[in-house]
Amino acid sequence: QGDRMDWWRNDRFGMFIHWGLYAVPAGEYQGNDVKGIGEWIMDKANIPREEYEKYASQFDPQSFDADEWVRIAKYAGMKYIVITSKHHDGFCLFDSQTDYDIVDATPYKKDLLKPLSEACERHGLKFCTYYSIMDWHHDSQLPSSENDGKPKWNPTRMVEGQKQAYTDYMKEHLRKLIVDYNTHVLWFDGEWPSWWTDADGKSLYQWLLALNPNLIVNNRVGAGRKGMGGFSKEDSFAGDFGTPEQEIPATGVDSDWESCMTMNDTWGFKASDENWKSSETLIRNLIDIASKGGNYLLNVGPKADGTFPQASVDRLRAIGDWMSVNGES
Ligand code: FUL
Repeated sequence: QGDRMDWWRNDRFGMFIHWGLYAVPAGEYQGNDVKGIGEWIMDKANIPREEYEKYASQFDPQSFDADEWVRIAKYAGMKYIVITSKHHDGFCLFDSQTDYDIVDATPYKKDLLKPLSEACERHGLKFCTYYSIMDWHHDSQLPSSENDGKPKWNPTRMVEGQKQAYTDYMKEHLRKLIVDYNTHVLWFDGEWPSWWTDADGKSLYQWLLALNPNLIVNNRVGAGRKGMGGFSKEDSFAGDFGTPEQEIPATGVDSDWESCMTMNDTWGFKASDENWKSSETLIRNLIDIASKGGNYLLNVGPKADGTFPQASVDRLRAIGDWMSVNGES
């Protein structure tokens, strides 16, 4: 009798992809380099919604080639891909029910996740999706404060009486990702605003599993961050696996876990971030994590044109070269 976690436990190594409108400014706003990780620029530079939305008209990834991305991941020995279907900025990389997505708001006008999901299937990788609960763009949510009259988005405040409508909005996205995009994992994030509770997470988890009993869901669907580094035993909902971020637990742990890490400092593309780890370090991380019984989710932040940064491609190729000598597949 198989367990629905079997493939995930066996696969060990996946590619995380952070891609969205933030790839357009690539870490720069009004001529200035913005401090912090690239996908947070809307918050870090206090960009108003109407202004941030304009990046959509410049997002035209003509060089995107789903098969090429999957081939690069596969050569590196990666067995699954987790891509941002919607990050904190609220923009959707798939054809959602609203206008703030790749199909309706950009000159590209085509879906990105459908071809990627199909390419994964063709090459034998599992297609999986990241989804942010917090949404800096949705009407239901307000900035936490102002900074010189400009919005500080994180964490959002929920407008009184809007939570149910927003939950329904999320569910429509999630149903699509499960039914139309064949997502194998829902990797939640952005669960920390105070309006999201552990009970909300638990009930969303049950709703998702009823739609697809084989779906795998990470710990961040709940509000307790149980299973983040430290693996505290606090009494909160832990989903199916823990998600230590930018760290490797010192010892193995009993529950399922996956360390997500960047190759430089940012998740979403940031042109000025050249702080790349060596491929030796990345390979050592993979060995360390696998030996402790965890999974390694290694990030790539594609550029706005639809290609991976060359430094990422080089490192993935080096990992693949090492794999072809030392790996099992
Ligand atoms: C964090 C996010 O805030 C970062 O932008 C990134 O997505 C990381 C994997 O998770 O919670």
